[in-house]
Amino acid sequence: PDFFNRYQRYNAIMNFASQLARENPSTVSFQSIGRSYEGKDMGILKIATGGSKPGIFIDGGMHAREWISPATVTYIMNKLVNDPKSKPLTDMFDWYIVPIVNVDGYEYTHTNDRYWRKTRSRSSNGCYGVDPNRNFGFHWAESGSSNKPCSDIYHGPKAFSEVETQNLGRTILYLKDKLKLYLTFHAYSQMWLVPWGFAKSQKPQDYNELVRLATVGKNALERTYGTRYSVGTAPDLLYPAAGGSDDWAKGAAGIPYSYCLELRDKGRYGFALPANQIKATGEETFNAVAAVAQELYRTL
Ligand code: 0X9
Ligand code: ZN
Repeated sequence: PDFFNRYQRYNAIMNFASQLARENPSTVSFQSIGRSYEGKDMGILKIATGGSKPGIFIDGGMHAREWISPATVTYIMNKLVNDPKSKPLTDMFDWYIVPIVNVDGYEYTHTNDRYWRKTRSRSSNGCYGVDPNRNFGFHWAESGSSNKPCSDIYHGPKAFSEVETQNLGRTILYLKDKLKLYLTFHAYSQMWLVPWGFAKSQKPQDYNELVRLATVGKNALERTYGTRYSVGTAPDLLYPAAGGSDDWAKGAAGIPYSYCLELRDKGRYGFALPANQIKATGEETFNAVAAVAQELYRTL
């Protein structure tokens, strides 16, 4: 009940998801997609009510310090499983949800350094961590990433050098033929980011359609509590950055709709968003995801 009144640790989130599965054994399962660098299981919740359906893949916690991301993803999985109003959504799609990708980094922000961003793998020069959102194998190591192991945007020694991005990438490739939508949750800035993120003035051929569906989500989100979002590419709204999971999901895995959401806020609290905003952020973001899923189903 007060689970969403505070930011939860890795173990609590995994236990929450595994309880959702235990309470709904015929439709919900919770499994590991592999272990992290430090050996923690990376959990995936699957909601599938039967029959062959198109799929939606959601992940959170790619960047360790962006705590509102795992909290929001966990909020969405709870709504999908426990709110009877979600039935149309689980009738239309199978849902695959990884609440924390960077499990080692996430725990490290609770125990050692609140503003840690990267994974926790050790580099040869003694620095720790690769930016997982610079480590995916599509235009890897191009703009907006660093070859310096101590940098916060270090792209790693090669694409998919990190076991966490390997585990996520392998899982998405295994599901790719059924996946229609990929959503990755970050913070902060209140932006609905559309591919491509890797370079300025490069747009996918279906860019207008990507923006159209994103705008359906943005409108549903804004309608909830008036939180303002902008829609556009990362290079246009923030900065170019290659090696992101969103670009890879579309460009390499071929998932037609791929978005990166930068959740609340716009910098007043930044990564230290107060926990009393988890529920409102979860609710508005769930409404956005629900509206996008519904509209996507209509156009399939
Ligand atoms: O820089 C990032 O990885 C994301 N912003 S964050 O503040 N959460 O670190 C934006 C990623 C947008 N997508 C791509 N550049 N592919
Ligand atoms: Zn991020």
